[in-house]
Amino acid sequence: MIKEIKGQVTAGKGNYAVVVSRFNEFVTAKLLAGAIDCLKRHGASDEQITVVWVPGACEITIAAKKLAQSGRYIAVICLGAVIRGQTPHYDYVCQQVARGISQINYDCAVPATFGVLTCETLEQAVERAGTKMGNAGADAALTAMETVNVIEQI
Ligand code: INI
Repeated sequence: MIKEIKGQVTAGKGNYAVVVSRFNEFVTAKLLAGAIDCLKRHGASDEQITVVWVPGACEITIAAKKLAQSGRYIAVICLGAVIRGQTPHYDYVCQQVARGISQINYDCAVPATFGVLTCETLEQAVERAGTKMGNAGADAALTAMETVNVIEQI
């Protein structure tokens, strides 16, 4: 018989850390609200949620890694908004944050989910922060809960 493992999307009993960057806070505050709302709708209490603000997307990794290594959290939800400007700076910021977060998933025993928007325009970012394309913060929270649940069963 085939054994199949599927994750439930419930918060469970552990603690969740949310790292959110202040750069483009107009957008990231909406991602944070979406993530918190999603965790709470799936059973998390305020006491299970810790929010850590960092200056920009490049600083998400260092905070997320420390949280992941602390042993106090079952998942780290990473939120940010990188929006293209006039220079290649955007590409370096995107690369750094994507690589950093994926490294945490390789190195640490807890999942770090990628709720970092990488957009060409502010309009695209707003669309993904609680308007017509959903809320990437809520998606990252859902993914965190499901991944925690899958890992617990393996
Ligand atoms: N940080 C962001 O979170 N989003 C951006 O769009 C962004 N841009 O485009 O510059 C950005 N830059 C700051 C960066 O994350 C660092 O905070 C900074 O380079 C200092 O390390």
